Amino acid sequence: MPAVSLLPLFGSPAGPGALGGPLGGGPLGGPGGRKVPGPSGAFRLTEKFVLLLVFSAFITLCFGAIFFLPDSPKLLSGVFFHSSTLQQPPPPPAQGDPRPPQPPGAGSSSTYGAGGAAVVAAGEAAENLAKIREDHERALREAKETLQKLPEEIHRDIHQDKAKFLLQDKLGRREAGAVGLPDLPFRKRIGATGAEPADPVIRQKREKIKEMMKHAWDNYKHYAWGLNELKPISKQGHSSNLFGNIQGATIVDALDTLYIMEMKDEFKEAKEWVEKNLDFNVNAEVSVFEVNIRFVGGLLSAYYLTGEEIFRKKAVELGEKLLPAFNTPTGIPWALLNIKSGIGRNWPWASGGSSILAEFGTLHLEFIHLSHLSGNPVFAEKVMNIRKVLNRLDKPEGLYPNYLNPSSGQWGQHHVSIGGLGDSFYEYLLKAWLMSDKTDEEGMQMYYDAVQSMETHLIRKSSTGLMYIAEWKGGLLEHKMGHLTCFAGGMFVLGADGAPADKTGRHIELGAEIARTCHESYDRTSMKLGPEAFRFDGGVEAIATRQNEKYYILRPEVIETYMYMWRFTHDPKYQQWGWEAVEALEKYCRVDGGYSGIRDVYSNHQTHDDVQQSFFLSETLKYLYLLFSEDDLLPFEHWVFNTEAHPLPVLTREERGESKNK
Ligand code: DMJ
Repeated sequence: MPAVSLLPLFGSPAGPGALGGPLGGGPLGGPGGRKVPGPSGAFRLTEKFVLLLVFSAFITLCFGAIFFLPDSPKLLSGVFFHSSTLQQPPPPPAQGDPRPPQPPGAGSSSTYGAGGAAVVAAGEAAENLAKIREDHERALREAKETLQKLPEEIHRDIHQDKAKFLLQDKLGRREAGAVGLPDLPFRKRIGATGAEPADPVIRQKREKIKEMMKHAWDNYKHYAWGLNELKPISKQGHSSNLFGNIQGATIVDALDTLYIMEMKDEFKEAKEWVEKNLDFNVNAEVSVFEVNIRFVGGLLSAYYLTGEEIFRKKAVELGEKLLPAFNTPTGIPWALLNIKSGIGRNWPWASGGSSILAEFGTLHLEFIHLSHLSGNPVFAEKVMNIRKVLNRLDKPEGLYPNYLNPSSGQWGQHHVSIGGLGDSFYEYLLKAWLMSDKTDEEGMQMYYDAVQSMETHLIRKSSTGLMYIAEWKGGLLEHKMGHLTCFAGGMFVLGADGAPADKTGRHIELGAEIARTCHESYDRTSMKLGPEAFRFDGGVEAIATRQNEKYYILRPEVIETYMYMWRFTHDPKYQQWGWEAVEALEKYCRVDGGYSGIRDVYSNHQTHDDVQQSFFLSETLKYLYLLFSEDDLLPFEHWVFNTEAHPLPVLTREERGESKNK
């Protein structure tokens, strides 16, 4: 490489003549260049030329040395010590190449025979020289490209390379985001499909629920296909800023419901959409929690139900996109993340820049499965670290405040709720234990301790004996219960089995009491659908008193609790209550274009909010369907539902052992 060709690389934009010093003057200095005096005055042109040649040769030598040196041993060993070259291990596999590195002496070296070594050595030396030249040229090309980049680009590249390296380091053998996932033989799980209900009346009711799913799906498909949700009144797509511009929330959220309802054509078209259109390479600021429970959860369930690799691949790809959310001083993730830039932040309304308990505490189940399916422990490490941070903190009265600052690691406002902002954190403690085949004893202990504190500080009875779970604000109780809090009935009964022996009955009782109260909250409205929040003060019980708490947005929590209570008790009242909800949904929420939420459940005339939430398909209709199915469909010994009702299999000890050895 002639030295002169290096000048544009390192010279200033003014060109070679701008170098100054001995080369700066005269004709090379450009017009008007300053003359440089030599020992006996100015240099002559020929002297300048000789000097230039000497300087160029010197530069060449320097750069040659820099780029040649690392490869020199290869050259030497190729020429003089060919036998040791034959013992050199082949280069490590390229990034993304899942093949394990070969042992020294294996592979290409075995193609060289013992005879004719000198010929081989000469050929090798030539090969090595060619390789050195190639490396040298590549290094120069890269140096040139680097110099042409803006400082921000260089900074970003370094950052990306670092992140890639770190992840690759964890993966051991594959590049972050690469298509290759470790081989994982698919295990067909018990209960992915179930038998027809024996009772013809129940069968008919179940059919009706399937028809509701078809109505919701067909309209979404017709008016909003590929968009996140449907506006069933205006018959167009609805976009929520929870998903940024990731698309297809309803499709991904509905996959497993379509599957268990055996809606085969619909499942097929949903799967095709995922294959062709589900794209996470978008510039989108998303809610980490919502994307996790709906998209990651939906994809994981679809994989575990069907064994279709596309779902595993997409789930892991999305999980990797969410990882930068954990880049905070404590590892407590941000609520919002731009999945392109990796920049995170918290909701502006959250106390003192805090992250939200129900959000960062509701990643555990999915992230454990992501590690299992990818062979990459990083996902599990992230959620186990959340536990560690929480366990280091003092809890007021044994309760977990809803706000935690991800920078200081300190609680924000001391507000506690088993409904919005807190709810699924508690759910995931219990389910982490169940999903681990009851080996995650830390999760179990945290759950039962938390329920103990709820009993002491939050759970109360109204004057007529309705049990409710109040909210706690710095030591003061607000006697209000949210629709969201109604999920707790199901959680209590699900946890009854593992509770200390003398408490089993108490946990079932808690479940049954909460189910009864939540049913009352439905029954005391005109539409027999529950309000967003209801109160136990000012002379009312289980009734919303504020206008802005009277809406119903197709939420599942009350039906979810009926379903759990039914499975554990087989008391027919839970099916009966579930059926009341079906009738109310049909009467007030069903419209030509799908299903809509209601603005005031106490009114005699329904006003629609014009949104068919994706959780109506993933949760409300799925729980209703399960309430009228036999217990062999998604049995609880083998499946745990994430908070969006996506079933995830229990990971047995053996399975986890297998994945560790991979
Ligand atoms: C769902 O997205 C999940 O159940 C979440 O945990 C809470 N709220 C909605 C449904 O109401």
